[in-house]
Amino acid sequence: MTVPLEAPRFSPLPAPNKDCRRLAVGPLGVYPKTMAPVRIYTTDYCGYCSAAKKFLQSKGVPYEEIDVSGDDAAREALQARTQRNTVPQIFIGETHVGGYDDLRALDRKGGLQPLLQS
Ligand SMILES: N[C@@H](CCC(=O)N[C@@H](CS)C(=O)NCC(=O)O)C(=O)O
Repeated sequence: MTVPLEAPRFSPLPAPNKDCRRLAVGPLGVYPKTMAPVRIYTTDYCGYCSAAKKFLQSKGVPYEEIDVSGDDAAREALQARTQRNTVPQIFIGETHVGGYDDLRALDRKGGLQPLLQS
C-alpha cells in the first residue's frame, strides 16, 4: 500500500537528534534529477532493514538512511506518520512505500521504477 505524504518533499520527520546517525549511499547531490529521492528509516540489528538496503543497492538505487536507534522521539514520529511500528520504513519522494515486504511487492507489480521516476 502506498500513502502519499504531504509536502514538504523529503522531510517526513523532524531532523533526528545528534545521537541519530545519518548515513547515505553516495552524496545526495548525485541523485539523478529524474529519480525521486529514497529515504529509509532503520535501526541497528534489523534484518529487514539490511534486506531493504541490499535490495536497493542491487537495483543501483541511491538512498538516504536515517538510523533511529535510540532516538525515541524520532521513532514515535515515524510511527505517528506511517501508522507502522516496525522498521524499515521507506519513502520514495513524497510517497510512503512501507517496509521491506511492501518494497518488494511494489517492485513485483512493476510499481517501483515508475515511482522512482515520478
Ligand atoms: N514486514 C515488515 C517486517 C519488519 C520487521 O518486523 N522489523 C522488525 C525489525 S527487523 C521490527 O521493527 N520489530 C519491531 C521493533 O523492533 O520494535 C517488513 O517487511 O518491513
